[in-house]
Amino acid sequence: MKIDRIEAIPYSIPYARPLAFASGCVSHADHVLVRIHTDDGVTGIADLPPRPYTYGETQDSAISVLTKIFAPAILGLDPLDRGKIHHVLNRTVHNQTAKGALDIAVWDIIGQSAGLPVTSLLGGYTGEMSVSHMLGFKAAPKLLDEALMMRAEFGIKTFKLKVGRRPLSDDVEACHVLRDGLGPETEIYLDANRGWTANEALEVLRRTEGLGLSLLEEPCDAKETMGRRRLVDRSPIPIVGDESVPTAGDVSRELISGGCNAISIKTARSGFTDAQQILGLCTGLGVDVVMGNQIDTQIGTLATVAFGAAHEATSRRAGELSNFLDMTDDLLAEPLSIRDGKISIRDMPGVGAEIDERKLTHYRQDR
Ligand code: MUC
Ligand code: MG
Repeated sequence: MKIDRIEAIPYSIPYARPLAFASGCVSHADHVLVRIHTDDGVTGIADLPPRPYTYGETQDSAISVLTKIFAPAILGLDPLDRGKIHHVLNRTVHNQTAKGALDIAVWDIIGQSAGLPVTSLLGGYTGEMSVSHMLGFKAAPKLLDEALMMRAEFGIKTFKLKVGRRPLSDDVEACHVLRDGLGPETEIYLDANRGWTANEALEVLRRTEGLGLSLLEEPCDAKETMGRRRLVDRSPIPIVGDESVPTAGDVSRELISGGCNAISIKTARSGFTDAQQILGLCTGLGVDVVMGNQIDTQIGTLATVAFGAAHEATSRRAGELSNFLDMTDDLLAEPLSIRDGKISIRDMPGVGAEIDERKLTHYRQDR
């Protein structure tokens, strides 16, 4: 079996509820659908969500690197030879979501060829994942309304609150209002997307003491090494690395230098192969992981569920799997559903992302 052709299709789907956070705002899913075709007729599928403000990848740059650099280098290779494929891709640094999408599409081909779900090939630990919902920037009463609606309608009991605003009192108030309104049993954790300094993060931790917040993600830039180290040492809750740790090498650097002590794993920017390396590293070191969301569509979410449900450590906590609820539409032929706060794996060969071709025709931008 050989990789015969690679498609990189730009598409745009508007959000019904745009998500705003410290490093940007998403009002449209300006993504790329990646399809790898083999000479024996198998097609691997993955969604590529470029995040310009986070990693500097755009829809255009992702398509360019895929078609001009990665595709020529891996055409003709056997999808089973993932080691060779990664060796070639890793000659180029960065471009994380382009590499991640190719890796997921290759795994999809392997699963389909073997007639097995990729989640079983990866580990097959469980059949479902609990869902954590991400709350973007809003006034505190609106945040509570959204969280209560998500709990009532979908049974979601874990919330990640986007913080990193100035004045700090906006976020401090939001934490208090959510805890008061949701009660003690609901998990709440924070993600500042580098919006604060380490000292500001410490102040917020002081002013939210006693609220039972469980994690604080990327409070300030990980490159500010001394501040991050001081914060990790003083924080009563784990400091999670997210955009600072897309590869196993980044994870090692941040954990060893004391820049974080928990890790967000995102299949969109690490694929399944690097995500497994990261997971092995974290498991061996006794570091907690959370399955993160790159503001994914249903196709991307399905990949996260396939990976998260495959391992005990990634399914222990709720994964961030609900951003697609904010979109007006999606490309997945059979929509995902969240019931009792959980999403199930797809019991079919590959990753299981079948595309609605009519919708793709409607939303694609290269017509
Ligand atoms: C997150 O966890 O940070 C926002 C930006 C990004 O790259 O991912 C999202 C969610
Ligand atoms: Mg984050």
